[in-house]
Order: sequence, then C-alpha cells, then structure tokens
Amino acid sequence: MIQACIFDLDGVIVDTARFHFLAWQRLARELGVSFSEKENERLKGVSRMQSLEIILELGGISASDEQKEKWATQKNQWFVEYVDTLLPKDIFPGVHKLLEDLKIKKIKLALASSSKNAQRVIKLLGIASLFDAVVDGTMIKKSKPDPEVFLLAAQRIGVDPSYCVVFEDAEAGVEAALAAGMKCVGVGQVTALRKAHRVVVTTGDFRSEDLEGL
Ligand code: B16
Ligand code: MG
Repeated sequence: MIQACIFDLDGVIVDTARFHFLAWQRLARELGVSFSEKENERLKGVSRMQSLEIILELGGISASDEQKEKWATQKNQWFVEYVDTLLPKDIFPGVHKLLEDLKIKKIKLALASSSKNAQRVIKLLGIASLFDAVVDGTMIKKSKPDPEVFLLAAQRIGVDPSYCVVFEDAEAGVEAALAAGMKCVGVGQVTALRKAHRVVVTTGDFRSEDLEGL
C-alpha cells in the first residue's frame, strides 16, 4: 500500500530539463564540443559538476578545478536566467491536480531533486507549500543513481521506502529509486525508463487511482 509519492523536479513537474539542456549547450558551443539532445540524456538527474565532467569528456578536454568551477558557475547563471522566467502556468498539465488529489487521499508528498535550484523553482511555480518535505542538491553528498536523495526524502516524511513511489524522468533517477527499494513511475518516452514499474508519457497521465495498481 503506497503511503507517499516522491517527485523529481526537472522533467517531471516542469520543463526545466529544457533549460539545463540550453545552458549546457551554450557552454558546450563556447568550448567547441558537439552536444545534442542524445548526449543530454546522460546529464539528466546527475549533479552540476558531474554534468560538466561528461561534457568535458565528450570534447576530450582536461581543465583545472578552478576552471571547472568557473564553467559550472557560468552555466548556472544562464540556467537561473531561464528559470526566473517561470510562472505557475508552466507546471506540466495535470500535475497540480494530481498533487491535490494525492493530498486528499492523505498520501504524503515529497520533492527529491538533485538540483541546488529546486527551492527557487517550486517557489516560482507556487507549489512549495504542497510538499511535506523538500530534499535538494544542497542536502546530499551523492547524486542519482545513488539512492541518497530518495532515502532522505522518505526519512523526512517518516515513511518506510517500501511504501514510497518515485516519479522520475531520468535513467539515473529510476536506478536510484529502485536502489532505494521504492516503486518507480518513469516519465517520458525513452527506452532507458523500462526498468520502472510503470511508464507514463507525462506526469499528468498518472491518476491518483493508479497507485493501487503499483
Ligand atoms: P543544478 P532533478 C537535476 O534535477 C537535473 O536533472 C540535472 O540535469 C541537473 O544537472 C541537476 O539537477 C543539478 O542541477 O545545477 O540546478 O544544481 O532532475 O534531480 O530534479
Ligand atoms: Mg529529472
């Protein structure tokens, strides 16, 4: 019996995954690295610095830690510029209703994102108060596929991992959810989500009644 739903943020609640891609692509262009949507799949759910490492690896570039910090900071500045255009209407269709329906059913709600900007994003969307706990990239040591972010979220809401379901759009996130001993709903169309217990094209396609079939 599911008692809690844990939501990833980027790509599950709002299309900030697009902003991450645009900001990384802008940096990759400056570095002369070819970077498309295909390569971007590897960056989803992983930390900012790990994402930069993947881009540098793609371009065969080595750099000092100081230089890497500068590039990561630059990417984040661009990302935050895009994020600050977000409005409550930018939540993916059906997500607000799903969160409210789950609350009516007394299901605990948590947000578990690798992003250090997660609090900023949910405030802009006007949904911060809907969550019983928010765990973000500032609170964890290991990012997905490590289960830390989900286990911490379960701990904060006081629900055993086996009664939690995670909504995830990234392969690394699905792996993290399964490693945490949780159920997982994959969001998107990529075959990489196949390991999830159920896959929906968008989060809004999931109904609160569907929890019973998991
Ligand atoms: P930031 P999620 C993740 O968020 C993104 O999927 C990933 O692409 C990004 O690199 C990571 O957050 C860190 O984000 O640079 O804002 O700290 O999908 O776990 O909500
Ligand atoms: Mg995501």
